[in-house]
Amino acid sequence: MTVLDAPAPHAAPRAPADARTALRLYRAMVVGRAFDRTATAFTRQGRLAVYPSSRGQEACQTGSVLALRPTDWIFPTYRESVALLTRGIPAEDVLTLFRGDRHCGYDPAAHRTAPQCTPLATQCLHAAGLADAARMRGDDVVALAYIGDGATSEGDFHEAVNYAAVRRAPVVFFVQNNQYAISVPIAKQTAARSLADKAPGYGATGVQVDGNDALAVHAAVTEAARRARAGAGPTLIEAMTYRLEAHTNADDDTRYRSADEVAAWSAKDPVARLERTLLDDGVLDAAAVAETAASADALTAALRRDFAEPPRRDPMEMLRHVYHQPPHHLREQAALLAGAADEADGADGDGAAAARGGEHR
Ligand SMILES: Cc1ncc(C[n+]2csc(CCOP(=O)(O)OP(=O)(O)O)c2C)c(N)n1
Repeated sequence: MTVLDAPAPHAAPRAPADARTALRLYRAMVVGRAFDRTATAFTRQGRLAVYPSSRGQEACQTGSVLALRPTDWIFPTYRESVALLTRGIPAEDVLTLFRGDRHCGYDPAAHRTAPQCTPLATQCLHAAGLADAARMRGDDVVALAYIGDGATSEGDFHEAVNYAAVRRAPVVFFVQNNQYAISVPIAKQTAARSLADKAPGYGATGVQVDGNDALAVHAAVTEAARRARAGAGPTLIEAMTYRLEAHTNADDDTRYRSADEVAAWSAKDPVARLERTLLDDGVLDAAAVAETAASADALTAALRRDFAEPPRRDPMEMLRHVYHQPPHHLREQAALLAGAADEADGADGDGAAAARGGEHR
């Protein structure tokens, strides 16, 4: 599949593209891009430890979320900030995980959004399990799991697709093929013609879509969700896209890919492309473009203001609520931590008491 760099007939399922959906997609992409830029700036200011940018993948993330119902579940990875934002999770909460604060930053049940997954592919099993449980209970719920191209080499991915296909579980496995797993290019990841080709081997439906075309992604996920609800089982969607930034702010992408390659993909920018399409179609005008840019600026200005220093946490928290009876090595770690805390604030005994186990419920 070729990713187009200009509006042209779509190879993938053609958009339903009612104007309202198209405008929602456009707005979510512009806001997502601005959010991403701000989060990247936070890493340079030392306000965020790490951030995996979504720049270039906005069509995949907004197109998929907006094709689902709010009652459907999503299972994101660390790269899905724009998807989370599109789901309605407050911008500040989306970044909680990346500044190393506790928990995932939002209530998964309230947003029907699992915590962002860092171990590769485990979220596929969670999605398959939830979807199958929903099917057995007769709940009208579809689960969508995001996964990267590299993570399709993990056993959990294959187990999840196989299980979901056997059980006819209502799951969409949404692969963002952004061409690299950190420095490993897709050609070293698989010898298959495409990742979508893996689906038929499991009895699942495989679809490849231009992942830089938000309307095509929206159409593909709408159709996959419809099939899932109708009892036709899982769909594996391979969205062809490109990560325009490095893997995270800790990665130097110039060591494994050329500036020419990045420039070629920049010319296929999904945000600019949807804007051009909608301007050409008369769905969007200059005033609406300016108004959307202003609301994106307002969101990032509020984020810069509200994203204060992380709250100070009691380091003991990381050892609490893990085991009813903490094993010896955790008790030893707790004692070390307590000793360090006592030394740091000159206290006598508080930390040591915690280490003896009273705090380890
Ligand atoms: C089980 C597991 N193995 C290794 C890693 C280390 N790791 C983190 S990200 C990454 C590459 C993932 O690439 P891909 O699945 O293509 O997703 P992308 O980051 O490109 O979105 C690796 C190997 C991990 N997080 N989990």
